[in-house]
Amino acid sequence: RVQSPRVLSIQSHTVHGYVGNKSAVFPMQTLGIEVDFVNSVQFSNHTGYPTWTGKALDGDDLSELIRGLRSNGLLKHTHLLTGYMRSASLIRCVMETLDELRKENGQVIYVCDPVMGDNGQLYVPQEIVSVYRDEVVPKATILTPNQFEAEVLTGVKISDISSAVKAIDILHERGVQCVVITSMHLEGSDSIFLLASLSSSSQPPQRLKITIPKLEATFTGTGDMLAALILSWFQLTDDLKTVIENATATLQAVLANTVKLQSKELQLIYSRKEISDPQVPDWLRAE
Ligand code: ATP
Ligand code: PLP
Ligand code: PXL
Repeated sequence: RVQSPRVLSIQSHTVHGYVGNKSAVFPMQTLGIEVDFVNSVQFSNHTGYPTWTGKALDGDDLSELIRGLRSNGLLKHTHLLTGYMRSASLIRCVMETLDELRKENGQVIYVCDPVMGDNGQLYVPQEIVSVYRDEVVPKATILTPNQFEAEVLTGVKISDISSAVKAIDILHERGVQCVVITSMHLEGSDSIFLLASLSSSSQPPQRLKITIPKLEATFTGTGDMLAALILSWFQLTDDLKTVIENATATLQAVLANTVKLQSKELQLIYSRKEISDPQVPDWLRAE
C-alpha cells in the first residue's frame, strides 16, 4: 500500500470491446486509483474476431512517450501494470522504464501478467518466453500467470495443487512477492481454481485457494481485468484473502451480467456497482 497511487498501465487498446487497458483502466479508476495508460496496440477489436485492423507500438515508440513524460517530470508512478506484449523490444523498453521509476522510488510495485498462452498453446513468439523468465519475472512484485504460463516459466508440470505450489515457490525464490495462478484446470474437476501465495520474510508464505464454477461460455479480457482488480485491492487492504475474494467476486459478477445480457464483450459499465462495492458470496470464499 502506498500514498497517492498512480499506475502506469501498458496494455492493448481496442476501439470496440474490453481487453487490455479497456478492461483494466475503468476498474482501477472506479476503485479510486489514478491511471496513466500507454496503449501498446490500437486495434479495431480483439483478435478473437474473424478480422482486425490497427497498429502495434514498438520499443522506440514507447521510448518516445517516456521521454516526453520524463522531460516534464511526470514519470512518478507508484505502480506499473503490464499485460499482453508480443515484442521483445517493447518488453525490454518497459523494463528500462521500470528501472528508471525504481531509481527514484525503490518501492514501485510491478504487477506483471505474463501473458504467453493458455491450454498448452503459446500465442506469443517463442523468444518471449525466455525474456519473461530471465528479464521480467525477477523484477515483478505481483505475478499473475495462468496454469500454462506458470509451467512455462518454471518448467514444473502442474497437475495438482502440490505441483502448483512447487511452481509458485520457484517464482518466490526468483524474487516475486505475490504469485496468483489465475486459472487452473485439474483433471476430473469442473471447477477453475485460483491459487494465491504471499511470501513474507518472517513467516512461511500465506496460501489461499478459490474454487470457481466453470461457466459454459468463453470470455476474453478476464485475465486483464483480474490483474487490474488485484492491483487495486492490494492498494485498498493489506489482507490477501480480501484482495482475491473481492477481485474474484467482481469478476464473477461481471461474467454473470455478460451472460445475462448475452454479450460477447465483458459488461464492465453495466457492472460498475459490482466493481466499486463487491459482494462476496459464500461459494467464493478463499480457503
Ligand atoms: P492470463 O492469460 O491473463 O494470465 P488467465 O488465462 O488465467 O489469465 P482466464 O482464463 O480468462 O485468464 O481466467 C481469469 C479469471 O476469469 C478466472 O480466475 C475466473 O475467475 C474467470 N473466468 C474466465 N473464464 C471463466 C469461465 N468460463 N467460467 C468462470 N470463470 C471464468
Ligand atoms: N487469445 C489471444 C489470441 C490472446 O492474444 C489473448 C491475450 O491475452 C487471449 C486469448 C486471452 O486473453 P485473457 O486471458 O485475458 O482472456
Ligand atoms: O486479453 C488479451 C488481449 C490483449 N490484447 C489484444 C487481444 C487480447 C485477446 O484477445 O486481442 C489485442
